[in-house]
Amino acid sequence: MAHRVFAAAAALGLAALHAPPSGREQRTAPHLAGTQLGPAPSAGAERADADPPVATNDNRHPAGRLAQGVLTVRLEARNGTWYPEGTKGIGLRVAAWAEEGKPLQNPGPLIRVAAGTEIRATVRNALAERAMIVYGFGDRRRAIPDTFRLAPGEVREVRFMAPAPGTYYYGATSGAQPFLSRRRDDSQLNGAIVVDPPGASAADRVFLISWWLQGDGPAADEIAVRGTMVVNGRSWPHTERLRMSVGDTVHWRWINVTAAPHPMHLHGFYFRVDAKGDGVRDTLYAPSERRLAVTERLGPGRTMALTWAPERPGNWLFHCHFARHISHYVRLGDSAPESADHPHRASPSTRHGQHGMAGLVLGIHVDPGRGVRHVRGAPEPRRLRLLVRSSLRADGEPPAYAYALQDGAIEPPADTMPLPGPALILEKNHPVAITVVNHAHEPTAVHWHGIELESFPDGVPNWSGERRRRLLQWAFPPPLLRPIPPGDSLTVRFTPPRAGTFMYHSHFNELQQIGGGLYGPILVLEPGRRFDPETDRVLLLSRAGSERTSPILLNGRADPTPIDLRVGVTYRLRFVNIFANGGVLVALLDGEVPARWRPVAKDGADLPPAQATMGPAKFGIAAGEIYDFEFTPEAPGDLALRLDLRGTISVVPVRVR
Ligand SMILES: [Cu+2]
Repeated sequence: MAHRVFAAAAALGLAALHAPPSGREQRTAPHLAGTQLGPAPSAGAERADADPPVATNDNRHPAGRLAQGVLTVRLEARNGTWYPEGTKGIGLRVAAWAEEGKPLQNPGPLIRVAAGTEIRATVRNALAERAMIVYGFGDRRRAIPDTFRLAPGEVREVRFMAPAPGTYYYGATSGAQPFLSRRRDDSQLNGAIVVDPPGASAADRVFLISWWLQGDGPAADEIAVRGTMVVNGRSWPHTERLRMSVGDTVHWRWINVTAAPHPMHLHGFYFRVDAKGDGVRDTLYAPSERRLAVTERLGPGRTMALTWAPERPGNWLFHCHFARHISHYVRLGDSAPESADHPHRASPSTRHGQHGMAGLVLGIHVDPGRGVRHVRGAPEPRRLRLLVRSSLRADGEPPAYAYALQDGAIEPPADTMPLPGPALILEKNHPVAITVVNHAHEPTAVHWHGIELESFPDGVPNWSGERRRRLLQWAFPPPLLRPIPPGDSLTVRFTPPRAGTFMYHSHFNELQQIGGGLYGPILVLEPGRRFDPETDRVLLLSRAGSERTSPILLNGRADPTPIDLRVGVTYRLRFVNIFANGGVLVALLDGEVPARWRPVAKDGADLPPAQATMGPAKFGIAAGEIYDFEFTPEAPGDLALRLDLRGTISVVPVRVR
């Protein structure tokens, strides 16, 4: 029912939803209380169109005026109506930043200077009814000495020297919540501060992740999340479409001002992690410390800088790998979650499981560039047949799903529902043609996570493919990948160019299909190398369902069998995390202390030698991440593999004989 309120508001283009300022708080707060897990709130459905709109800020144009080594910028915070799903979508009444006399922006005006520049800012609280605590205007930013309180109407001038080169941010709160726990009307009071090395060009892009949440549960608990999550003020599919060409070099800065981490995943290509920061300090990695990744966890309040180069044309994505953060739970205008093509959704928990993404997703169009040719005339592809299955369960339970691999002409028995999906053992530089046969009750699509491939087989329905500009395009549009309907199949072809550990998983209705079992590991081996299941161990972490209470599964089991190892043998442990939501701390313990092992790869890419050094056997792994380690047990005894999911501990015995 609440959805209809949303829909009506959206249809009218009215700004409908907000947690209003204190003057009206008494009246609307009771409606908002307790909506933590409920449907979209119907509270506060009143016109807010008296407030000026908040413009989207793509962080390309620095604010203020630079003269003689001094940047002068005049900022104020005012109320406005923000449209995270485009101006035809729902408006949220929020406080936002503006340069004085200019339109409101989300994120706030970009402060961008060269190192050594003095910043003189005036900050005005024009919220009228509320005091603000302002952060970030000083060389220690979020630290206490650089925060100050502004009474309604108050103005303060601050002066500070730009800190070391890097990515930082400013912001404000107007309620009792700590900065990172803001969730409603003050949640968009954010802006980027970028300090360039002297003489450097500013040819990069700056992206800020923020959110607006309903409910009052702990904001870091992703299960409680409903609302909107945005990149530079917009939620998918209303986020900016990035355009680039094959061969371009792309520099990105990312800022996360939410209380949750976001493991950010790039399709099709690796990026290099150049810097990580916490808003106060930014650490620029030396060349030997940089790593390649396809997924990098951006923690609460953290920043990162990435570099990558698109090598193949087509449509690609950069998105959070928490299924919840790209689901309908972070769509405000979710007015029609049920549709004719999903007749089997039965339970409340799955009713809204439509495939359309929302939230933390950026779309990237790569145009063909200066003639990167792909090798043709490669060997005959190896053919695989991957069956997608589902079984509907008792009322109230989401369906179970599975991938089954067909070997030869005969399909595996219908009750073969392996969890996880079978390991696909591929050979580097050898083409593979995988026919995905959809025997499930609903459409699906498969993403080959970490594999460097063409856009079309990458697996994002209605997105993957190459929208080339060409003659008669209006009549013969180039194909985009479509979801595979039930009873249909699709053959995807790729040639893995790199040996390592990867995974495959659904990219359709992810919360339900990944939560239900549609995932499996991919091992790409060097040519001529044979897979040895004795020394090559996949440790795939997942969960049964995506809910908070579901246990950690190791290779599909909540009660994993002990791991048996032999003294003196070198094992390759391939950790894959395909939690639909969440992350886990992993430790291989010898008594109370971690054993020693050697990290060798991240996300399928070998680590540079300087990073592949012996160290304590413990690490954190977020959804969508993959880590390989080499481990050689030196003495017989009993070790333990400890998996810690936010305090819920599983211990798997490791027996060395
Ligand atoms: Cu996320």
